[in-house]
Amino acid sequence: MAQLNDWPWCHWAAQRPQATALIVEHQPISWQALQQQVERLAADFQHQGVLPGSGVVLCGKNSYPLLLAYLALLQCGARLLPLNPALPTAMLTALLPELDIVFAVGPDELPDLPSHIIRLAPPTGAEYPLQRLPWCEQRLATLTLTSGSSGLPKAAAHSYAGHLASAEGVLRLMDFQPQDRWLLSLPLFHVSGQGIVWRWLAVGAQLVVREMQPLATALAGCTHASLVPTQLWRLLSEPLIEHALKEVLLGGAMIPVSLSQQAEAMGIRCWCGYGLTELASTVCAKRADELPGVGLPLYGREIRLVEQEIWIRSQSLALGYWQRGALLPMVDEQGWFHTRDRGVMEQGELRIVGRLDNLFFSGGEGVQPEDVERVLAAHPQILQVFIVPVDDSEFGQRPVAVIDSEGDLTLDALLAWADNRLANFQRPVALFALPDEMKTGGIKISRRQVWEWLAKH
Ligand code: 4YB
Repeated sequence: MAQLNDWPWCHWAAQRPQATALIVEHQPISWQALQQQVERLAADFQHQGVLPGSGVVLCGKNSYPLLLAYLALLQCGARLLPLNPALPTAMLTALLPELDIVFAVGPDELPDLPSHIIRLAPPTGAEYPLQRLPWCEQRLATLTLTSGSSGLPKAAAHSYAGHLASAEGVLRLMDFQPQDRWLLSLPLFHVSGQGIVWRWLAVGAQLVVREMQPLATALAGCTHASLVPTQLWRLLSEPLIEHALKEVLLGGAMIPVSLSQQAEAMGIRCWCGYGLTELASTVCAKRADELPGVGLPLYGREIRLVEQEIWIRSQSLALGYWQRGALLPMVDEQGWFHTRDRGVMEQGELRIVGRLDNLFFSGGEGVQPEDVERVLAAHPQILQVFIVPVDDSEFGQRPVAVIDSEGDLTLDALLAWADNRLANFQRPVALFALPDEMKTGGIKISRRQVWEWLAKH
């Protein structure tokens, strides 16, 4: 990994001006051209009033203009909040005033935002002089929203140093060289997408920004991708004829062994990762094998299990949660971040059991939904499954399954298939199909949303 003493795009433009930095659809863009475009846009934002420390929302789906705006706002020294355009207005109205947001920008139509937020205009073509801000690793760079299970999301504030520490840990494990191409396969408003960007910037490799549907087409010529398990399932369910894919980083949710093994059998090296927003993406990872865990902590990270709760200490940890002009601490006195994830060390590696907050009781027995989901996810027709508690006068709560599946699947058929793999109290008492409207938006379906939808039925 290079030692950076300048904005990464300026560093690579000085080192290798003509080398390809990006591929947009099929068009290569050099580091020199990228630097020029970023700086021109940064000067335009400055002209519209963006100052170092200004809170700016960047809203939109992945695209080259979105990426350019991400880099340009960083170069302005803005406190940048990449935002999922699908978030509900009510949430934005409650959240954005807490986060001291002054400006909003996005290549597409912006959602309804509180009226005091100033929309930055698209560049007019006029050129303005750039006020050069020195690169400083410790500067607060981004706010990334957590996908908390209850209440409003929190905004994890990362410095460049945090993003680069995250990149370094992954790059000491995976082989990612300057001539390699990593597809921007996850949204920039999520740490998994930003993780891709910072690994690209750290190595001076190539980033591929493309229309993502279908994924098999988007992957043309790409050597690397980060995927959540459902993306890889869908990819493998269709013929993937010629591909250049060498390595895939998986994460975000439980990774079935059968999934990574299927991909490995096609010659794709799979890395099973465990990451969190607060940690700027990956914390633990390993090359996929026959075990269901996520390996050991990457370089620069430490983990501890305290009553099965995973605690993490890391260079990549956010500086705090941003709220009303302050950074709220997220660690205990010894610097440990308590994740609320339940884990165990098994056969020399960390295995993620589930979220502590998801545990519920049915007839006095503890049901960890993820345990049941792991069993059911192995059913050949199931792409994704959620186990959600529903109130029950006799048992307190009972498990209900909500599934995304290929073809019809009845509860009886599923239970017969899972016969001796589930305890009685783990067996779902009803089965629902996951509604299509939940399959869009973020990278993960929120369990809470599934629960709310179910409560209405
Ligand atoms: C897991 C889990 C796992 C997370 N098993 N539960 O660059 C990467 O590391 C990457 C690559 C591909 C796809 C995703 C990623 C990520 O960054 C994922 C980071 C993430 O999901 N952050 S999050 O804040 O949205 O959610 C964190 C939670 O997700 C954790 O607290 C866990 O509960 C869960 N999770 N990896 C089981 N391998």
